[in-house]
Amino acid sequence: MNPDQIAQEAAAAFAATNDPDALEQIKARYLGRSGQITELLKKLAGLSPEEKKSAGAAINRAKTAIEAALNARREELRRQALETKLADESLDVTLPGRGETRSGLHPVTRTLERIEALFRSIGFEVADGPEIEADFQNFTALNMPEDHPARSMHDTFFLLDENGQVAGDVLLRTHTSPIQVRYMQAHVAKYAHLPTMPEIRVIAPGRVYRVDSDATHSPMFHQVEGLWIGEDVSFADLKGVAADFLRRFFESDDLQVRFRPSFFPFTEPSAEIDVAFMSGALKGRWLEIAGCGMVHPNVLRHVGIDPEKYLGFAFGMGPDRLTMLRYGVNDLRLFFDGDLRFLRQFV
Ligand code: 2NM
Repeated sequence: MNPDQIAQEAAAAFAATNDPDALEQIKARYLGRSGQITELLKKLAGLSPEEKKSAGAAINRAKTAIEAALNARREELRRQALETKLADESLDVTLPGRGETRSGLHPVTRTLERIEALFRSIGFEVADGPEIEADFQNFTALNMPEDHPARSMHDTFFLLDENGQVAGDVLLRTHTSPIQVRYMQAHVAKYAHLPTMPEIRVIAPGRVYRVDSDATHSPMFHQVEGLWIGEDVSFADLKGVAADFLRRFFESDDLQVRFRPSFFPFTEPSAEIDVAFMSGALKGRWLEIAGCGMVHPNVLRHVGIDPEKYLGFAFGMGPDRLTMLRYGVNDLRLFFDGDLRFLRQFV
């Protein structure tokens, strides 16, 4: 074979492969130590000077042509590999997400947001506070005596100190009242420079913790408490606010509301609030829905408010129970088990 034929054959062989490794193998057949071009060069030694000159030039032309074809093919394969890689990794950022589940709010969260919106609409602020509380804000300030059963380890989750001993004054809040205690303390400090402080109108929603667990009690549950303090806030105002709220919450203008005498350490007098629906599955049955009362003078004193000048009412209710009523759920624990088959029904 003459050099030109070898060069043509090499170019055809390069073009016939798509594999970079195979391409280098093929190259060896022509330019390697015993490749066809190399063998021709070796044979030059036995030729006359004239023959050497013309044959050598032809071989070198072929060699240059083979090298050019090789480099072109190398470049082509490199470009193809890059294009394949880019195509594989391409990402259309304008495509919609692949999420297949719809998200939604927890049913108790929906109830909390409803309650917050209703109270905001009549001028209440929404406050929060720490879930790990101090004994003073959780118990003492709320007129709960040293020997009150709620203060026992049997009823309250106390925290342990670094030695694993019960730290007597740190606990998981057992109600949201400490939020109101902190709110009142901050309010008093904020308006200490005024002869008369502005009214306090606040609700305190949040998680609370008690040592208790059955179909109607979860060790973690929710409360919403409310507070209205001023110079002239009466039990009549309490009845109006409570009845109005409950009728709006249950979307029932003819909801029956009654106040039944009761006892709480932090209010005096105190009452239980019951409601009865005029229609539906629960028609005509009185349901206990909240507790309330006029804030006890001792509570006001503990937060630095003069009970001779200011008074007001407070109330507390269980949004978990309200949610059970609204959706006809009979086991409270379902709300907190995290079973999506249950929770998805409310989305
Ligand atoms: C209730 C019932 C009655 C209440 C009292 C206070 C505070 F902080 F002002 F003293 N907050 N919440 C209260 C009153 C809570 O829950 C059944």
